[in-house]
Amino acid sequence: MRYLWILLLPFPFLIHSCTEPEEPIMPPQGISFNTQNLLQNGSFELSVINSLNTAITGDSIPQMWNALTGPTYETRMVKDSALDGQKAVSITSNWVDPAALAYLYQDVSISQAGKKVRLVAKIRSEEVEGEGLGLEIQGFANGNKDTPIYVQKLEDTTPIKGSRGWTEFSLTTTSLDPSVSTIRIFIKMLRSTTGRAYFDQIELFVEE
Ligand SMILES: [Ca+2]
Repeated sequence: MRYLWILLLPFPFLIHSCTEPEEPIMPPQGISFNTQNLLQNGSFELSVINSLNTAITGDSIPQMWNALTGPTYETRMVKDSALDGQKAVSITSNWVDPAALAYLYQDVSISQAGKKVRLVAKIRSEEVEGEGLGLEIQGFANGNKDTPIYVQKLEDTTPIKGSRGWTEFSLTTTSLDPSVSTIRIFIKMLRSTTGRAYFDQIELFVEE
């Protein structure tokens, strides 16, 4: 009888994990990051007229960002749903399409060798189902921008799904190889996903 509490112990944890919403990943303990955001136009406030970019729907595109959008997904700038400032970016999908994928990405040169970097993004989701949303960090060495020598994806451990208000998500690398000279960061709607996502206030910090 005195061992009965051992049998009961797991149940409060099971109930907790089933009823509580998924918690965002907290900043790593014991690592100090510089507070300077290495990304440019991380809040999407700077935009230009959309004349040629077919990956982004609408009359404006965010400066400094590149985009790829599959045919059944829609990426656009929005002015009525920003968290920071006036503008944000949304990606929408109404169809389950295994071939579709949509993302924005930006390259950053880093001069600090062998450090960790941390990507932080604010994301709002509406009925996101399927593979969900993701963040990714790639590292390229010695000026090469074709084949990353480092890849880390948030969705490998924590895909973002469901409906929730603006929430901070982050992804932290291990110590990068000293040869890494370019970081490429991605904010993504993955394949076979439906729903709508908003992205704003994207930041990249390097370990001090
Ligand atoms: Ca903004």
